[in-house]
Amino acid sequence: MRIIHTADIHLDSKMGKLPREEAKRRRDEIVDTFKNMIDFASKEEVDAILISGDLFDTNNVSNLYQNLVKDVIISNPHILFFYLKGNHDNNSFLSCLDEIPNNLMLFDEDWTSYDLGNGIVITGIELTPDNSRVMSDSLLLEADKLNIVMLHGQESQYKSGDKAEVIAISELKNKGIDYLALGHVHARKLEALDSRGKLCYPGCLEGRGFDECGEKGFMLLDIDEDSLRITPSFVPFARRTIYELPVDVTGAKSSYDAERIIDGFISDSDLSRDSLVRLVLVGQVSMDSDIETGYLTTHFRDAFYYVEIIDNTSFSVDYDSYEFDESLKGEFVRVVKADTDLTDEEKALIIKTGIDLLRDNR
Ligand SMILES: [Mn+2]
Repeated sequence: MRIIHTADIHLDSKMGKLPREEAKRRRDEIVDTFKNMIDFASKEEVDAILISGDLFDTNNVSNLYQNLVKDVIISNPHILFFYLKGNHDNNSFLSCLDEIPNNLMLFDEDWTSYDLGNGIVITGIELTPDNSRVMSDSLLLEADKLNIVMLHGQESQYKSGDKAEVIAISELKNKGIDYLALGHVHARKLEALDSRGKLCYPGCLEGRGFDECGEKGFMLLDIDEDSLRITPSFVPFARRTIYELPVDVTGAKSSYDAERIIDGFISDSDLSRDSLVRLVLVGQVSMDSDIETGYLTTHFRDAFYYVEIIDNTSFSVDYDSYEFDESLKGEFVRVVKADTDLTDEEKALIIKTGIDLLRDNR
């Protein structure tokens, strides 16, 4: 038996960082990737898809996306969809359904178990401030089954506060869980839960911003029905990948120098042109360099689907060249250099700012 574990798809999320048209296209792409995942499931004879919360993102999900999700579930009756709502989901999707399709399995604020009949049991609960602290006490699993447990929330070692989203992992150890199918954390994580089970956040299906960089996709669980052993593997599946990469432009004296360094960086990298890329310029440049990220962003805008360039360089000050400089500039540099309360970085920034001002007032 094969099962897909996904979470945090966040359909119809705003993606406010992107320009309007690109944000809309990204939203369409994400729902498309979700549908492609179901096509994959159908072709690869996957029996069930676990959605561990945050399928949708907002309270007002567009009819288009709700209908696409509904239609794709209804037109794949051979796949069971286990949908456990997360903190970003509400009932808007479910209330748009005339009736709950036979292959859509839901959860509520008490533990619900679905016995798939071949020794495999899927159990889940939607967390609230009331049940999150006590839910582990009422979790009763049969030790001779293969137990998959679905939850949506932030893992934590121990119980803390009364926030619904916190899952005390220590309370879920030695309960007979074979695979804890989590959602909420957008970075992928697969590790041991206890001597028997594993816990996994699959991460989001597509990155939506520069805080969701790197390979994204879903988990594919291969289950051997004779031994009831489960083997999870990650399937990269995102339409586009988001990267934030440092580019060292040390020594660049001009935007043209920086441009050539970035050119070399891009041609040496194997980044797909479909990617969303943020290049962070780092290293030390001289005070009079004229590196301008606006120009560079325009220059490289066709290199990738989306590009932004951020200047994080620091300035190097050639103190020797000012040592005998009798101008106001030279005096200013020597005074700042001698100030023992400032760090080297602060000195460089003050000198850069001051010299720019003196130059403007020439
Ligand atoms: Mn969440």
